[in-house]
Amino acid sequence: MELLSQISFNLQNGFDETVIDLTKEAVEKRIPPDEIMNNGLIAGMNVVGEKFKNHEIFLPDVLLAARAMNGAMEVLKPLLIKDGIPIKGKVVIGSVKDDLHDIGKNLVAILLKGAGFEVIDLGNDVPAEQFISVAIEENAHVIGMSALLTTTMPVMKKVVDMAKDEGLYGKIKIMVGGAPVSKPFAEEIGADAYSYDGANAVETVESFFREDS
Ligand code: B1M
Repeated sequence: MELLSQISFNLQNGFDETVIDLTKEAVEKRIPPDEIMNNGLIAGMNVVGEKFKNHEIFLPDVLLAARAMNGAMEVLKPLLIKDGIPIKGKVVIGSVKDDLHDIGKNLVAILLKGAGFEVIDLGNDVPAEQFISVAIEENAHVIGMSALLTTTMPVMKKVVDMAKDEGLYGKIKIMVGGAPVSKPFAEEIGADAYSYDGANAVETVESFFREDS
């Protein structure tokens, strides 16, 4: 089996140590980290999501897959973040209140750091108030929110509304993302942008700075 398919297969089965070893092997074979991420790890996680939806696997299986994914992301992290890049701007990022999904958000944070942004990662289950207060304290340029559950998406609107109330609207850009989030939803709640993946999130944040200059 091809190496990236092996990574995907072992991730689906929650074999974290094998996934980590295969990821290291892929790095040694000079497969680009974004290819390992997209065609190995994320591809495997998508299958996990489908099987979970169809009740073919259960929550503990998903947790094992998530553990394998996080382990492999630690291997790839140093390759995605290069030292010595001048800081381009500050981004406060988190998964919204009641949402414990953080793999996608972590990936976006790693790629933003890799592109030269300072990232303040608030973790998961972040209340609307915290996004706003930290963004003000830290003089951030961008708030980035991730949601993986349809039930937690309304928190994003709460943050946009609070930003308006605090007079931040237009000063701090708000970007939203996550599997159930869409461009029409972002427009509906008044967010500045929607991003569909990590690379697109970097492009989006860079475009905010181009607009401002
Ligand atoms: Co859950 N889960 N989960 N889960 N889980 C989903 C999201 C689900 C779609 C599975 C399914 O039914 N097919 C479903 C949601 C249904 C819905 O609301 N539409 C679901 C459910 C129902 C649940 C629970 C309610 C299950 C239960 O308890 N019965 C529960 C809720 C817990 C909670 O949050 N309160 C739950 C729990 C969990 C685990 C804890 C076991 C685990 C999360 C572990 C962790 O994150 N540390 C988990 C996982 C792993 C998943 C799936 C399988 C994979 C998510 C993932 O990590 N994908 C997921 C199914 C799926 O999405 N295929 C599922 C890989 C990741 C790289 O992609 O996060 O989409 P993603 O991020 C992408 C883009 O979306 C984008 O860029 C990333 C890179 O490409 N992006 C951004 C994300 N955030 C962004 C922010 C940006 C920009 C782009 O700007 C700021």
